[in-house]
Amino acid sequence: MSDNSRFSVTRRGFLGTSACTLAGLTLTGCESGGLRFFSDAEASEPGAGGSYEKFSVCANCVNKCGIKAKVVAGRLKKLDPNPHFPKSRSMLCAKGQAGVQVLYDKDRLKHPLIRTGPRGSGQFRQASWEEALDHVAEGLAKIRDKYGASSVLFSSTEGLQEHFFREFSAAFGSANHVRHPSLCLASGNVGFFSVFGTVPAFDVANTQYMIFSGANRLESFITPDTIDLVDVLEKKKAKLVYLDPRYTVTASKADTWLPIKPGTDLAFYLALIHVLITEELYDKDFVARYTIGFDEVAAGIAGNTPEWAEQECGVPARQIREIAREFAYHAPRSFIYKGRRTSWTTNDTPMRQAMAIANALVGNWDREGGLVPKQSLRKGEVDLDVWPPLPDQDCIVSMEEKHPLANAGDGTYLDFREKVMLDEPYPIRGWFVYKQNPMHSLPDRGLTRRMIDKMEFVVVTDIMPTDTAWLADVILPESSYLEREDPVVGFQDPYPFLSMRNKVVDPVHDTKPNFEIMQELSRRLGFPEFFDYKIKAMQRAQLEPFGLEPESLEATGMWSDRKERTYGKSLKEGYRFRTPSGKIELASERFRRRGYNPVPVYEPQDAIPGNQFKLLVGKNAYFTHASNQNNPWLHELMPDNGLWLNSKPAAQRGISNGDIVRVKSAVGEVEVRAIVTERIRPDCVHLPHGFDHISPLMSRVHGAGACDSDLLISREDHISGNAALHETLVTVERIGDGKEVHA
Ligand SMILES: Nc1nc2c(c(=O)[nH]1)N[C@H]1C(S)=C(S)[C@@H](COP(=O)(O)OP(=O)(O)OC[C@H]3O[C@@H](n4cnc5c(=O)[nH]c(N)nc54)[C@H](O)[C@@H]3O)O[C@H]1N2
Ligand SMILES: Nc1nc2c(c(=O)[nH]1)N[C@H]1C(S)=C(S)[C@@H](COP(=O)(O)OP(=O)(O)OC[C@H]3O[C@@H](n4cnc5c(=O)[nH]c(N)nc54)[C@H](O)[C@@H]3O)O[C@H]1N2
Ligand code: SF4
Ligand SMILES: [Mo]
Repeated sequence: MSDNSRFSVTRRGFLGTSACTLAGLTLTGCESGGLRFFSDAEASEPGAGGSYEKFSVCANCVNKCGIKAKVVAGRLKKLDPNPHFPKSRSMLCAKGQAGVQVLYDKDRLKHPLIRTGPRGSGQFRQASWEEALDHVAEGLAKIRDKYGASSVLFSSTEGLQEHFFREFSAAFGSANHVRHPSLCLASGNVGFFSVFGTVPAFDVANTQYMIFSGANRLESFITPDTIDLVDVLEKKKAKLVYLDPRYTVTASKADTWLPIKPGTDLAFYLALIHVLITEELYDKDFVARYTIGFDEVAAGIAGNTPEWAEQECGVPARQIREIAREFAYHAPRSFIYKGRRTSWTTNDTPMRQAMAIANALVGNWDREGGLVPKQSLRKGEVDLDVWPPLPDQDCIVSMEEKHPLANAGDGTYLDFREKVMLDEPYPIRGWFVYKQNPMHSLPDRGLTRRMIDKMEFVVVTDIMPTDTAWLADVILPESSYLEREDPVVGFQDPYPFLSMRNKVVDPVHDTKPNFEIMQELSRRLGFPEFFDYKIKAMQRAQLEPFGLEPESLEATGMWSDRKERTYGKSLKEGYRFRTPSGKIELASERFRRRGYNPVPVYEPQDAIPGNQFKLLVGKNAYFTHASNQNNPWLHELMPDNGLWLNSKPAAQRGISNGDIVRVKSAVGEVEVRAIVTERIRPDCVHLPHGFDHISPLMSRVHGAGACDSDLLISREDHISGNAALHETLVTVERIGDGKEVHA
């Protein structure tokens, strides 16, 4: 993690800073080899009605897997995996394959829309780009003139055109830009960073023993981890211990599934560390040579015996001991996996820190089958001699005061929303949203709705008429990933390589890439110099250090100067870790300096009252967040969601499978079909994310199922400010069977 505040950029760095590089399961066969044209006569440029195959990069989730698009007579027929792509190889998940419908779905945004009736009335009129862009520029300028540039809030989620948006908000002069990490991975990053000074990858392909906490890799895909996990488990090359109150698909493939009490994983990891230390199973040489803080950790965990942990987390002490011993036995080919979405509890950062400490203790750092520091290829940059102005105000959330160890450039979403609602320290009256759907991705949808109501002007750039777009003043339709060219992208896992997102077909409708939208708006708002170049020129500048041209990547859709992961660079004499001490910090100096406990301390969890349940959220293999439930192909796989409820409490309440239940939390209530199952603890319920869209323009999922964000309360992790999405208690009561209720 880096402190990459937008306001500390260097001259060359400003327009080159790419948003954080981030790091399915349908395996499809795919011919190897380079591009194969159907016939020379048919081959032509995209959109000219030609037939050809073209490599590109998927954008249906964060992973950016390699794709090969098959176009026949100008129309995209099929998406296949790009087998040369180190990150995703011959895998393209269901969402990736359904990308064809991103182009041809009748529901997609086809042209700019301007709202004509009251917010939420759904009255929009079609506008030309000229008119829509004039309208957006005028709306933003009006807020800037009336309240100041910082009274426009900018928010966005990662993507290969996101950094243009970040640069736009900086050039506009707003101090307020918030991104998705504080809904997703912020606590995991801060926890691991505190120990290693970096956030590592995990060498799944070469490991023998893995412990995963609620990292549902066989449904929530992260490549290459998901692919490697399937491989090592199928070939019985490695064992997986999986902790999750739910029996997920990953649980079903694990050697051991532990239905842990929600929110208590830290007790499990502290006890595991206790066993490693008291039974002297840790790597003494490694600890002596590379780490500091061992004695403090040993003192800290003195009371955290497996017997103590059993009382807290429900995992038998005997099993905790066995797991700790096996974990140490297989080291360095073993690891505790960080997880990806770590927005769970208010004490999530210490939990991830404990995972990192346990890893360090067994000496699996930078070793085959263990944790590996990520490496990257340093791309070139477009060299523009421009600087963003200093913002006219301080950011509404003082990250330095609230969350000094979180990434200041990302902000913390729930704090931003709270400040907007309070008009503190000054009013926010405009909101520009890029590639994000806060009406679903923030907890407490009612509150997000009220936040939108405070705005005089809202602009949304998306590819679908989402619930957030539905409430906007202007909707700008971006050309999808298959219809535009993006900057060169560098990957880190499993080893550094470069790729490009190529235009597969010409835009099907009247849409524009975000880069052009930013160019047009910056011209209208008086700062055209920030976008005074072409994407092609940017790609050339990025590839220049490697002696490559954009065309050099055509044959395989990727380029690298290596072929496999390498290990051990950070273990060489004289290497300094990016921690205050330069060593791996089992006790964190960064935490100590900021007044936090330098070693993780458990916070006991309140018992779940007998008449209530802990609401757990999470993803589904078919969908990315709330973004593609409406995709016609994916919609067929799962048209709505239901509430997972254990059969015991269901019987106590007279609830049968398929009955409609009312679920209530402190902030909202929903009615939804019950899925009565043994696959969840009796004290928890689970509602898959991303359903019940309020926008009627999402014709297939408008009103389908229920929205978890209607129920979630707003809490955040103390240290990182990450949203704590598993802190909500709900009651569940039967309303009637499906027929009674829908009669
Ligand atoms: N209740 C609940 N909340 C959650 C989560 C959960 O599991 N449950 N998960 C959390 C996590 S891990 C994350 S990362 C966040 C994600 O939060 P968001 O980023 O808000 O999630 P998405 O719903 O994927 O929204 C992405 C939007 O981008 C649009 N889009 C796709 N491609 C393009 C494009 O090329 N251009 C433009 N302009 N738009 C495009 C999609 O249509 C979609 O509306 O949500 C978090 N919030
Ligand atoms: N198909 C698909 N793949 C995706 C995404 C997607 O939307 N769809 N999104 C991508 C993104 S941005 C992210 S962040 C990742 C998210 O991937 P994951 O990190 O795997 O997160 P979730 O899918 O949200 O699942 C969280 C799991 O944690 C469990 N859980 C809840 N509370 C606890 C607890 O206290 N202890 C333990 N041990 N487990 C608990 C839940 O039951 C759930 O199964 O997936 C990525 N990949
Ligand atoms: S995991 Fe699936 S949706 Fe995500 S980038 Fe890869 S193929 Fe696309
Ligand atoms: Mo995420």
